[in-house]
This record gives sequence, C-alpha cells and structure tokens, in this order.
Amino acid sequence: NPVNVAIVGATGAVGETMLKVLEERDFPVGELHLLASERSAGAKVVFKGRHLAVKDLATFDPAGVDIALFSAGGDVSKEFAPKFAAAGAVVIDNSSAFRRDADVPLVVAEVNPDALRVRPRGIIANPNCSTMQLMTALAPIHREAGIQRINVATYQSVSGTGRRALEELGRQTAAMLNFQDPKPEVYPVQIAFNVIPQGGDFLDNGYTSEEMKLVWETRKILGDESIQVNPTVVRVPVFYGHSEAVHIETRDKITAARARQLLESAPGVEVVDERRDGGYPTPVTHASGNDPVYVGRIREDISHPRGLSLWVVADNIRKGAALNAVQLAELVIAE
Ligand code: 2RA
Repeated sequence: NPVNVAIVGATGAVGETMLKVLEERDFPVGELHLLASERSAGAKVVFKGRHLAVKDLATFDPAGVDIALFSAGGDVSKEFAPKFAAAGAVVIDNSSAFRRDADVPLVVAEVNPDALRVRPRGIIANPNCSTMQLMTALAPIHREAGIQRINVATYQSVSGTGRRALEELGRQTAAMLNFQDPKPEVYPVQIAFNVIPQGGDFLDNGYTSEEMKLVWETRKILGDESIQVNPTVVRVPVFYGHSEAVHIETRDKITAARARQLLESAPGVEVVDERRDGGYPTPVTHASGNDPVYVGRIREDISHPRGLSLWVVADNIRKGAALNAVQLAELVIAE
C-alpha cells in the first residue's frame, strides 16, 4: 500500500539525500510532503518525475502522514515530532533530541532492528553519523568477543556540519590558493588545510557534545552500559565521508583473521583490508556517495593482549543519516 511520507528539513543536505534514497530504493511513497522553514517554502523539488513545492512546516497539518522523516535540528524535532506522532505518524528523527530518552528506541538497521518495535511515543531516533558507522562495524565483534573498551578518534567531514560548512571549505581552499584571507565563519578557526579537534560544544568534563554522543549512543545501541568509550572528534578538510581510527579491548581474544572473517559477512559492511599501498578505504576512494560502512587496517593491538585496531569509513550523509532513516522506515512498513 502507498505510504504517505513527510520529510521535515527537505532542503538540507540530509533531507535531500533522504529523498534520493527513497527513490533509489523504490520506497512505496503515496503522498509526499516536503517541509521546511518558511524561508525555504516554495522551493521546487523533483521526485520520480513529480514536481513538488516545499511547504512551510509551521502551517502544515500532519493528519494522514504515515512516516515522517525529520532532519531539521533538535529544536524543530522537539516542537514538531510529538505533533506528527499524535496525528498518527511514525517519526524517524535524525536529530539528537530524543536519542537518550528511555522510551525512544535508538536504532541502526543492521545492528538492533527489533528495538524499533517498542516505540511508545511513536518516535524512533536515528543515531549520530559517527556512531552509526562505528556500531555497524563493531556490533559483530561485540557479539562474538564482548567489547569492554573503545578508544576512537574520528576524522569528520564538513558536510556533517551542513551546507554552509561545505561552502566554507570550498571558499577557504580557493582563498588560500590565491594567497587571500580564509576568514573563518562556520568554524572557530580555518578548516582548509587544517584539522580542528572540536565537534559540537565543550562540556564540563573536557569532552565535546559530539564526542559524548559516541559514549551514550554506543551503550544504548549495544545494550551494555558497562562499555567504556574514549572518543576524540576531529573535523577535517574533507567534503563527504567520516573516518574513524578505532582501538577496542575485548573480553575474549579475537584475532585479526577472525575479525576480518566476521566483518566480511556482516550486513552493511565492506572489508577493504590488504596490507599494501592503497589497500584500505578512504572517503574519496570508497565512501563518498556509497552505502556500505568500509573497514580496513584490521590488526591485533601490539600494546594489548586482547586489543584490536581497525579503520572505519562511511558516507556520513548516506549511511550516517539518510540511508539508515529510510531503512528504519522500510522496517516499520514491513511490520
Ligand atoms: C557532525 N555528526 O558531523 C554531526 C552532524 N550530525 O557534525
């Protein structure tokens, strides 16, 4: 049966990709409502040859919407997700607004799909992009060997910050090559030809909000509050694709060969792990524009008897946000 879909934040980088993924996967869309702020209302979008106009969220009546995909920031989700749920829609929210709520499931399609069946508020939370790819890669290892601790440094692309950040990287790169002032606006300091050890806002414990998402969301998705996570989030001058240097300690020893074997059959994962020049995944050569979570550099930790290191790369807008949201919608309508 046709499914009436609303996309809230339809003109953003994630919203646009949600639309693309719905079309690519031939999701059975009935009515399609593209919603955004009044500023964006009226913009024209094409979906399966249909020309649609973006509508103002503030004046939209959600009655009749079956699935609402939100990616318009936490404030918009907090205000409008409950209204769409009250009108009967299942809300799949890409913001961080509800991820830590005990009565809102936090779901990676290949990791804990059954969790979305219990949604007393009619809201399902989509994990943060960096958590999404990390869990897709680590869940199979956790199930076999029991992960006790994760040290992870992320190298996050500027698309994770949004459209203005994409423009800032391009503009600054050109400015630098023309010996002009890079004039940082979106980030506190220049991002072109630089790296910035900050994602989100600083918290009292010295970590940032983007880093703590990796701690809280990992424990909720894997269902194990004892897992120790030590994250460092770094913004890098890459347009699309987050990369992560991951070092785990497991309860039981797991060899690199066994980890590679597990990952080669893991859903949503593609292993690119050859110990030669270029034998590993990168945002440019593999992840950007593609669906898999790529894993390489798999090796036993020379500094720990039950340690394992690996390199995890994925497109933060696709699997990191839009694709997983659509996969959750597919699971909901298949119930
Ligand atoms: C970032 N994960 O990359 C955030 C976007 N949701 O900044």
